Amino acid sequence: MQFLVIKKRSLVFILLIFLTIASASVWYYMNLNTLPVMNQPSQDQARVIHMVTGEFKSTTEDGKEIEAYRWDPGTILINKGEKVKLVIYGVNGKEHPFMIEGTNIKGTVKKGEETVVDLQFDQEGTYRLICLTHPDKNSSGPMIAYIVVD
Ligand SMILES: [Cu+2]
Repeated sequence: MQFLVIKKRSLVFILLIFLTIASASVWYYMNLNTLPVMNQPSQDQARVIHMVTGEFKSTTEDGKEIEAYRWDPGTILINKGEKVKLVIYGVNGKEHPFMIEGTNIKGTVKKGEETVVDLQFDQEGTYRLICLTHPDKNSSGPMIAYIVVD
């Protein structure tokens, strides 16, 4: 008959391994709950914000087609001095020439293409991104997004 002989030394060793695994698991589990809420890229790297051009379209009861173009999201928040790459993808509408009020930034978003706008504001405030084709209700807008710098 054979006996399983466990020496005292190996018992201590097994206990040590068990404790190591247990504490590593606890440490891992605790760190799962401390994940950052938002990506915080380093100072010199621009944060990327994606935006699309969208369209609301519908037909009224008397058969009239109505529509409105939008930037989506319609509001973005940026820290003062923060570098941001605003990437606007043209989904609805053939093209949207735009300007950002209070800056000399202008450009055009075309269907199926990405337009990249580098942003960095030194002054707090709300800057309007205005589509020049659809600036108000009468021109199938208002296609205006608000860039809030705080
Ligand atoms: Cu537009």
